[in-house]
Formats: sequence, C-alpha cells, structure tokens
Amino acid sequence: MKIYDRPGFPNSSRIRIVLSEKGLDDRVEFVSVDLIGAEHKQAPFLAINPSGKIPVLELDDGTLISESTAITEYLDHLDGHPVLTGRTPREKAVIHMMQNRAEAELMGAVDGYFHYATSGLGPAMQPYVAPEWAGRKEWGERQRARVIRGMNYFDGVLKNTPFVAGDAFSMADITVFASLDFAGAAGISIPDACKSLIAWRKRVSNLPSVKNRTGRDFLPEDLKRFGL
Ligand SMILES: N[C@@H](CCC(=O)N[C@@H](CS)C(=O)NCC(=O)O)C(=O)O
Repeated sequence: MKIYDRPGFPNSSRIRIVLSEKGLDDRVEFVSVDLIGAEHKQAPFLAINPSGKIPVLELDDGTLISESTAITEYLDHLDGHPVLTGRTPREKAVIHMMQNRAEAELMGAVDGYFHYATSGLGPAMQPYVAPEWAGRKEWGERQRARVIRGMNYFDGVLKNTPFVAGDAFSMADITVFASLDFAGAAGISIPDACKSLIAWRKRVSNLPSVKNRTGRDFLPEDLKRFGL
C-alpha cells in the first residue's frame, strides 16, 4: 500500500495515528506531496485525487481511496478486528456522529481560519484558495470564533465521558486531537477554562500510537518555508 501525504499536516497525522494503532506502519510506502509548492493542485496529483487533497491511500491493486474517514475505515477493518470505527450499530453511529462534528466544528473551522485569515500555505497556494474579496479576512476571523465554540463543545462532552465517542479511543478522538494540533500551529490555543479538553489532550498525546506515530513533525524544509 502507498500513502500520499506530508509529515506534520493534520490529516496526515490522522492516518499516521491509525497506522500506528493498527500496527501497519511497515506495510506502507509513504509518498511525500509538496503542499506548500501546490503539487497537490497540479494534473498528476489531481489524477490521484480530483479534490486536490491529501491523504490518499493507494492499494496494491491500484484502487485509490481519499478522505481520511474512508481510509480509516479501510485500515481499521483490514485485520477483521475494528477498534477505531465501532463494532456494534450503536458504536458505529455515535463514532460517525462525533467524527462529523469534529470535522465540521474543529478541523473545518481551523482550516477556514488558516487559509482565509492568515497567509495560509503561502504564495504558491494563493491562486487555489479563493479570490480576494472585501470580507475575506473577516470571514476567516469568524472561523476562529467557531473553533473556540467547537473547543467548548468538546470540553463539555469530555466532562462526561473519557473519550469523544464514549468509553473507548476512536476515530473521533483522532480527528479532535489532530484538529487541536492544527489550531495550535495556526495560533489558536485551547481556552484555559476547557479543563476537561486539556486533560483529555494530555492523556491522548501519551497513547503509544499517538506518541510513536511516524512523521509526526513537519519536514525541516517545510518549517523553513513557514518561516519557523
Ligand atoms: N476531507 C479531507 C480533507 C483533507 C485535507 O484538507 N487535507 C489537507 C492537508 S492536512 C490538504 O490537502 N490541504 C491542502 C488544500 O486544501 O489545498 C480528508 O478528510 O482527508
């Protein structure tokens, strides 16, 4: 199997945590896609994923699977013992519901803030983001408020359950965790009052699959291009 992604980027992290959780790191060849150089918006990559996004999983028979949830479902079911996407109808439904909330209220909102209120991935990507319009930055700033609302929402959830979708670590936790890393990198911190979310994040960051995942940091060349 091949994974097209880039170390350090949030949706790459989601899949790398899944690979580590499922013990599949050695079965995968990583193909690095230069997001800052807008490689993912050029014809060769668009033939792999018409949405122009990473990550993408390529199976040995050539099947291409994009969307982190779809990739997670595939990897989680490979050994016949899914642990991240639910086993019973109830578990599956709750995990997918919370996963979607994390995607919309955190990951999507941080993405909006990062690409519209800041210089985002830089000059090569600007033509692919959106044209300039008078309220562009204001719209981006509103996404920051959405992120904070999302953080407060998940803080409330985690006051009552050890993990985002109940008693077990799942795909929904991975999405919330990667979104919080993305928020931090974009300059949005978790409010101090969100004590349950902060404690959960610390606990999750110490799970072996999260701590020991391959490629958790940005490549040195990307850090340099971000000016870090
Ligand atoms: N819905 C997609 C989102 C993937 C996504 O937004 N990936 C980011 C990298 S973390 C990306 O490719 N961003 C570049 C862009 O949007 O141009 C998924 O779940 O995999």
